[in-house]
Formats: sequence, structure tokens, C-alpha cells
Amino acid sequence: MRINPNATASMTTTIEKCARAVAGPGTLIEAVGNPMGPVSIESHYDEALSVPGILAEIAIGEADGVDGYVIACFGDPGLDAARELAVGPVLGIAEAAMHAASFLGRGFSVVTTLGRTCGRAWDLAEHYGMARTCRGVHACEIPVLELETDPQAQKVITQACLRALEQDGSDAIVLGCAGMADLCAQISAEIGAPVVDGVAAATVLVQSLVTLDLVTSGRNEFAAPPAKPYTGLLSGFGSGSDQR
Ligand code: 5HY
Repeated sequence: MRINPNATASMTTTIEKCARAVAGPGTLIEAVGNPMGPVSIESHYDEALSVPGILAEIAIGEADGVDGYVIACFGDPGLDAARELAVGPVLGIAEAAMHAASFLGRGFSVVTTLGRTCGRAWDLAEHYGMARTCRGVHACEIPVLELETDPQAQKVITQACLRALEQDGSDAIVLGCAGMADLCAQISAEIGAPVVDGVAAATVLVQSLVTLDLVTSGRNEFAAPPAKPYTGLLSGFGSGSDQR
């Protein structure tokens, strides 16, 4: 199951299409949007408030026996909490894309949407042990939802990728938004370097973990959350611990 942490249906459709394009035979791809959250995620506030909806979809997936999950937003929102809830593997698209890009050369550059999200990308590179391999994080300054509507978007992102390769001396590009997933092949052809889309990379990696019958370890910090009541708007999220 691919979860689009924002609430924009057209982006969920793009994510589903790009995941299906790389799914193997026998892999059922279902993409769901955020039932309660921001239409796009471009700030820490957006990201924080996208998490309850993501976890609600994980809980539904667990009840439906879903094998694995992709959190399809470059901030990898709620990833650790999702791993506590889900039995099967959960990957974020930033995590998957950075690891995939690290196999393709000595260094990669991230090209994301707004400059204000660059700090989060650097934090994730650090968190995933990619600080040495991530040579630079660059913004094309196109808001997430204008990626679909701005006729210049592909050209602007392609130019940002070329500049990043030159400035950073990197070998590959990581696209810093799920909304760029369907531009991956064309941009790679134009810049003559590997371009990694996290939606596709995470889909193939989750599929591989499921094929290997590998699941998140429940031994330590990713054990099921302790049962407890929740209050207010979140009262429905309480005492989830007996789901695993
Ligand atoms: C994403 N936001 O992948 C991120 C990209 C970003 O709504 N989907 C979003 O700008 O951080």
C-alpha cells in the first residue's frame, strides 16, 4: 500500500501509476490519500499534521492484511510510528531514494520543491547515514501542487538538476517530491545521469523485503506502542498495541 501523506487525489493517482509501473507480477498496488491532512506538505507544520491520517491508513491496512507500505512524501512523515504499527516493512521515499542513489556513484544531489524543505532533506540524509554521500540539496522553488499545473515545471526542475550535478560534482540526482515521480525518466534522458524517484525505488524495495519474507523487527523500539487512552480529536488512536 502506497500512502500519499497529502490529501490531493491527483497526486495519489500519480503515485499509484508510478508504483504500478515498477511492481512485479503478483504485487497488488493500492494507493490511498490522507483522509485528514494538508493538501500538500511544504513545512514542518504540514508534516506534523499529516501523521495521524497516515497512521489511520496503516491501521486500516493492518486490518486488511497488507504486506508492506510506502510513505510517499519526501519528508518520510510518521515513518518510525508507522513501523511500530505495521507488521510488514514500511519505507519512506526519501530513505529509499537516497539508499538507491548511493549504489550509483560516489555522491548524489537532491532536487526538491521549496527552499524551506531543504533542511528536512539534510536531516534525513544525516539520519539515514547518507550525509557523506549526499553532496547537495537544491530547491526548484515550485510549490508541490504547481508541479502538476505549471507547464514550465519539467524544464525548471531539469535545469536545477543540471546545476546541482555541476555544483556538487555528484553522479546522480534524487527527486525530492512524490509529485516529480512521473518526470523521472524524461529528466534522466535530458541530463544524461541517473535520476532516482523515491516512489519507484521504495515500491521495488518493499516488494523485495516482502519477497524475502522480511518484516520490521519488533524486538526493541519498533515494538507495538504501549496501550493507553488518547483524548480529544485523537481519542480513536488509543490502545493500539494489541494489533501485532
Ligand atoms: C512530497 N510534499 O513528496 C513533499 C515534497 C516536499 O506534499 N509530497 C508533498 O516538498 O517536501
